[in-house]
This record gives sequence, C-alpha cells and structure tokens, in this order.
Amino acid sequence: MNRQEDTIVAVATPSGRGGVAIVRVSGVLALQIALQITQKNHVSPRVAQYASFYTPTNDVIDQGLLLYFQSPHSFTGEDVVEIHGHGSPIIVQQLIQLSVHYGARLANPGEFSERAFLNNKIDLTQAEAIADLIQASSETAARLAMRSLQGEFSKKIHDLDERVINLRLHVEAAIDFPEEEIDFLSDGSVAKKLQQIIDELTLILNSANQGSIIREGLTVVIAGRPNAGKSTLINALSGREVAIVTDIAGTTRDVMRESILLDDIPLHVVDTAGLRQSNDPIEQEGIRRAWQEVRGADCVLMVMDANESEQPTELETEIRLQLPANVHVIHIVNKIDTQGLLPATEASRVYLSAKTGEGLDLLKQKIKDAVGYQSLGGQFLARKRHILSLKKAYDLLTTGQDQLLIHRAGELLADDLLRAHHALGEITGTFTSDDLLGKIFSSFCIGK
Ligand SMILES: Nc1nc2c(ncn2[C@@H]2O[C@H](COP(=O)(O)OP(=O)(O)OP(=O)(O)O)[C@@H](O)[C@H]2O)c(=O)[nH]1
Ligand SMILES: [Mg+2]
Repeated sequence: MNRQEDTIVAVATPSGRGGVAIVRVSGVLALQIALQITQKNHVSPRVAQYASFYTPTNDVIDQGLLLYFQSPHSFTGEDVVEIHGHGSPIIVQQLIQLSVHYGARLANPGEFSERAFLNNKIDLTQAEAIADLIQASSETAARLAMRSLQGEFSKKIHDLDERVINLRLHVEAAIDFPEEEIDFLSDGSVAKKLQQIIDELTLILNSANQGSIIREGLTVVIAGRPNAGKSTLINALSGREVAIVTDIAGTTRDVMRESILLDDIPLHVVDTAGLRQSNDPIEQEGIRRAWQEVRGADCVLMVMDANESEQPTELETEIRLQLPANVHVIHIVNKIDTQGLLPATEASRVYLSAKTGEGLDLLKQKIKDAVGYQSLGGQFLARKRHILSLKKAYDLLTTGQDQLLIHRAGELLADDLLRAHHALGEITGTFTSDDLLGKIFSSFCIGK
C-alpha cells in the first residue's frame, strides 16, 4: 500500500496532564474512525460536536469534542478528525489505541506536515516554519517564523526564481539565432538583468543570515589563562552563579554551558578551563576539552587580566591558529576596577570588569557587531539549509556573469541559470530529493 494511503493518528498536544488533549487522525479512514469511536451516524464538517467516546464493548472512556475537517479543507489536505478529550495520558493512550483498532497507524515524526507538503497545502519553507514557530525562543523568532509560515520567504524565492527563468528563456532564444547571439548578449540588457537578480539575491542572503542567527543562536566560548576571570564573566553574562569562582588558578576543569538571550539572539555561552601547562591529569583533560570547545566556537572571548604585565600574546596567536578565518575573537581586558580604568572598546578589544559589570554592555554590543547582527535586519527565520542553497545560487549566477562578460558564452550562462533555478527550487521543495525530505520531516516531533 502507498504510504500516503494509510490513515495516521497521533496526539497533537504536549504529553502530560492538562485540561484538554487532542488526538488527531488524518487519512481516508479518519471520518469512519471518528464515527465508530463516538457511535454517531453523521458529523458535519467544521462544527464542534459534543460526544462520548466508546470502546468496542460500549464502555464510555471519556466525553469531549469532535471536529471534522473534510478533504481538501484540512491541514494535511486529507480527511482529518480531531478528538478533544480530557488531558490525561491514559485517555490519550486509549483514544490512540481505539483509532489503531479501527484501522489507523501511529504517525511518524512530522508526518502530518509531510502530508500537508505532499498535498501542496504548504511548501517546504512553510513546513519548516511551523516547526520553527513551535520551537521559537524569542518573540522575534516567533514573528519571523510566522512571516515564513505566511509564505513571505517562499514568495521572495519564487519571485527571484521567476526572474532567473525569464532571463534563461531570453538567453536561450538568443542562442537559437547564432548570427544575432553576440549582438544580443552584448547589448547590455542581459547583463543588467543578471546584475539585478544578483543584487536581489544578495539582499535575501543577508536577511537569511540574520534569520539564521536568530534561529540557531551563536556559540560563544570564553577562553584564557587561569584566573583571568572567565567564570566570573559567564556568571555576569547569565546573571546567575553557573560556575565556581575562586582566586585559585585552575578552578574550572569541566566545560560549563549556559544559554542566554542577547536581545533576540540565543547565545550559548561556554566557560572553559584556564589554558596553561599542567601536570595534573584532571586539569589536562579540562584543557583538552577547552581547546575542543574553542575550535567549535562561532565567537571566542579571549579573557586577559589587566594586572598581568605580560599579556598572553602567545596564547592569542595560538587560539587564532586553531580557528577558521570567519570565527571572531574578541579580546577582553578584565578587572579594570583594580586599575581604576574606565570601560572602553577599541578595535576587537573590550576593557571591562566581570566582577562589577562595568563594560558588559560594550561586550554585548561587540558580540553583535562581530557577527554582523542588526536588530531589525531579519525578515524571516532561515535555516542553514536555506543559506547553503542561496549561496549555491549566488555562486552559479556570478559564474554565469563571468561567462557572459568575459567569454560571451551564452550557452554556459544558460546552463548556470538553469542550475541556479534548481538551487532555488531546493529551498521551497520544488526540487528536493526524498532523502532530504525524510531528513527534514523526521526532525519534527510526532504529532506535527
Ligand atoms: N577585582 C576583580 N576581580 C575579578 C574580576 N573578575 C574575576 N575576578 C577575580 O579573579 C579570580 C579568578 O576569577 P575566576 O572567574 O575564577 O577566573 P577563571 O578565569 O575562571 O579561572 P580558572 O577557572 O582558574 O581558569 C577570583 O578571585 C575573582 O573574584 C574583576 O573584574 N575584578
Ligand atoms: Mg573558571
């Protein structure tokens, strides 16, 4: 049997106890299952009906509401029924068992959304936006997910894609008339249109980058010599005593993690063991882990003690060498309170006191600047997947531009345009492999 011909069932509300729990059934058997459970002969679509829920042996297990959404006017596009019972895990379990008894099977993670996608109710970015809306960690994240869900991101991609297709038709037409091709390609209008497409794509890519920062957050790793004040800094940033602070060098051995919101950016702050030569096997292991964290950072906060006459420039170099060029290192001169210095910021350096909190705001701003975050820059929540496809399209279009401007090679340009069209189609799901679809939907929760 075709997988999509199965009728599926899952609980749609969170697990645990509550006022109401909703069990959702989707597929050809949905209505029949609902009628059997409620012992009714008829339910009208979109009208909430009060009903008792019966076992096959006529015991009433609960009373609640029944809602029927007739295909294609439902979330999945199939017949869908929602059974609203009391919020007890026992009742939920029984309602699911009854549905299975009458012919449904348990839904896989994300299978409702997957069906909505396969039945063209939503495209891929919208399906992802549902998951993102549910997962949103800030109001901004929720607002941006909602915009994607309403199709704003898809529309931008579609509009751009349409321009790519049109330009390609244009170029192909020219290739079909070789004697005019060169003139046609040199008259400037193709180059101009291509440039406009690249400009628009650059804007979308910027916006998607911002959206991705809001969605995924940034991993910020605090590193430096022992006693520089790293643990004091993670405590100051998170506003609670996450890590032990003492004046003994080598206090922190384990990796400490704390997630905080910096405006709308989820910051995953990591405190690490002080970096130095050590003979203590426990500390050695801590230092090994510290280096491992540094290598996985989006941004490193390299903390130095303002009292150290000799700043650890060697360590700075060592850290820089471990990192890809696009990872930012912010140098923090800590303990300015002991020197009577004022908080300040210069180039990639911030002077602050983790203990008194002076200069923390400057550091937060520095982190945002370092990753190029503008508070109003994001228009939609983007995933790494979207950004990769956008970048692919960008590379193809700029290669195509070279083909045109340098080599006057219309055929090669047409080919790059076609491939850019495919890259854009991956975002909305027009051209997506089954593998990728499986990967995306299986990361959703059951019931979505
Ligand atoms: N006056 C002052 N003291 C500070 C400041 N930051 C940290 N300290 C002190 O410096 C000492 C070491 O601080 P920690 O935060 O434990 O330093 P650390 O870098 O985590 O040290 P390890 O875990 O050993 O690597 C403690 O006594 C802190 O109170 C600061 O801004 N000003
Ligand atoms: Mg520490």
